[in-house]
Amino acid sequence: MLYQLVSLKTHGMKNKNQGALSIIEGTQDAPFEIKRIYYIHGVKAGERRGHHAHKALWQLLFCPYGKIRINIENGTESASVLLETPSAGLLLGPGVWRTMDWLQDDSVLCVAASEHYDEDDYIRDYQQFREYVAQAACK
Ligand code: T46
Repeated sequence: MLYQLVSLKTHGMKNKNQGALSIIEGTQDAPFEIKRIYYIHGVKAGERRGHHAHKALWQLLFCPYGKIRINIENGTESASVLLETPSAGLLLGPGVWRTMDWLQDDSVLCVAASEHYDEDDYIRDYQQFREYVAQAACK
């Protein structure tokens, strides 16, 4: 699986000026127990972050404010997914190289993760990533 889109439960208020409330519950909307939440903020439009894959980590990405394009590939398939509504989640598993493009100033990227932070879980070199997924495909 390259990715999965998750529609987050959202409660709109009768008074539209009071906005809406979206929910992510571990083991339900995110198909794992959430051990960590982090968010990326203060990024200007035109910036790109990421350039890595994970060996074991599962993550649910969502954008509560702004517009961010997530570019992903797993060695055989690639896609770009636009996160521009707070009610959309993007589920990414292991073995997926990602970059994130900020399309609007100060867009916020929030991530619910299945594990605590572990730098050893990262593959940050693209050539190593290609070798890693090629080896995994042979198993
Ligand atoms: C991902 C994308 C969507 C920590 O110390 N703890 C943490 O939990 C995280 C996530 C990062 N860091 C440190 C590691 C680096 O020194 O924060 C610094 C910035 O991390 P990084 O350059 O990996 O940030 P991004 O935006 O490229 O990637 C992040 C996540 O690291 C990554 O898992 O999938 O967001």
